[in-house]
Amino acid sequence: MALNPNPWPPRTRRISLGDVNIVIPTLNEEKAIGLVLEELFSIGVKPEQVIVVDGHSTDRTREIASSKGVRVILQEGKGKADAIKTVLRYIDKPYTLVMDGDYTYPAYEIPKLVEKASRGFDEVIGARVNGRENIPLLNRLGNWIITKVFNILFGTNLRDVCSGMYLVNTRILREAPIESRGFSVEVDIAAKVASLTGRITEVPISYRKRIGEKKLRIIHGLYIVKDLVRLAWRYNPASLIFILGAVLTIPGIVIDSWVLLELLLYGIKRHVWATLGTLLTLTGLLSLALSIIAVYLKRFEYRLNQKLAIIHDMLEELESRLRSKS
Ligand SMILES: Nc1nc2c(ncn2[C@@H]2O[C@H](COP(=O)(O)OP(=O)(O)OP(=O)(O)O)[C@@H](O)[C@H]2O)c(=O)[nH]1
Ligand SMILES: [Mg+2]
Repeated sequence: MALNPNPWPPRTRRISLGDVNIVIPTLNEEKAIGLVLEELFSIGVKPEQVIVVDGHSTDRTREIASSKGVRVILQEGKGKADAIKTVLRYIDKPYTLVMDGDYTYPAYEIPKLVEKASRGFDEVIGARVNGRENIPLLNRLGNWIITKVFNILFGTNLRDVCSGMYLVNTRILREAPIESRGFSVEVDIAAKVASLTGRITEVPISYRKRIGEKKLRIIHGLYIVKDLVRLAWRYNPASLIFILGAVLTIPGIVIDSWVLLELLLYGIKRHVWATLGTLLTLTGLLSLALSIIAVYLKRFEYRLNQKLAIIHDMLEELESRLRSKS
């Protein structure tokens, strides 16, 4: 059973680099931020498109970024997720590209993401395929586990949901609040897109060795897994109810079969076990039935969102026609 079916093909829409805000969260990245910005300018990004959202760095990060002519804002709250929440108010382009400020994600990969988004996707993740050796081994393992769990819970087929470079439709980004904290922001946004429209994909990109000191710790990986389950409950409960159903039904059937076999072969009656087995089986089957209803509701939500997106695009077109006439 497909837990996250999207019956609608993506709608194409021409997007150029000029339609994109580049958002760079930074925390003490003085060694890298200058290089990151210079590289962005070299591919044709204009300084006014770039927003550096800083987490109160104690080094020269903000000073260096300001000297390059980009917008620099101080984040509210703490952590990377709060930084993205803060920057939402400043975004003025229809698409938002988020990338780290540590020079790991090459700017020359951005056009690939923009081109893919033109084919109607609401999120395009830059999957770190080349240069994987530059991701620390423990992070690689953590990313792999998180991506697998994400794929099971949200019915996607992603390779690198934790990538720090992704392009998102700004409207969808604003649609539901980001509730996760810190480094869970990537899975939070991906969960939102996967469940609201299902139009999420990846393009392979290269990844370089980090300049400067890393901020991600092992404990953050555990927080991300916890957030994943919470997000699945919020956005795609069908998957969790389905897993619960399967987990309860299997031991239920095993216990019932054993009780029945003992009764038929030896005439032994095991009332307590029989009740327990029946309870587990019935609860499990009920959960499975509920998950099927939840899948249909999800499909209905997709259709509704698709229709809303069409109305939104029509209104935008009408507005721009009216503006050009007046
Ligand atoms: N605004 C803001 N940015 C942060 C914060 N923590 C980290 N960042 C930035 O977010 C980006 C990602 O952080 P990294 O330390 O590179 O973490 P990562 O990319 O997940 O992991 P590695 O690069 O492999 O260590 C970097 O540009 C950091 O400077 C924060 O609390 N606030
Ligand atoms: Mg990084």
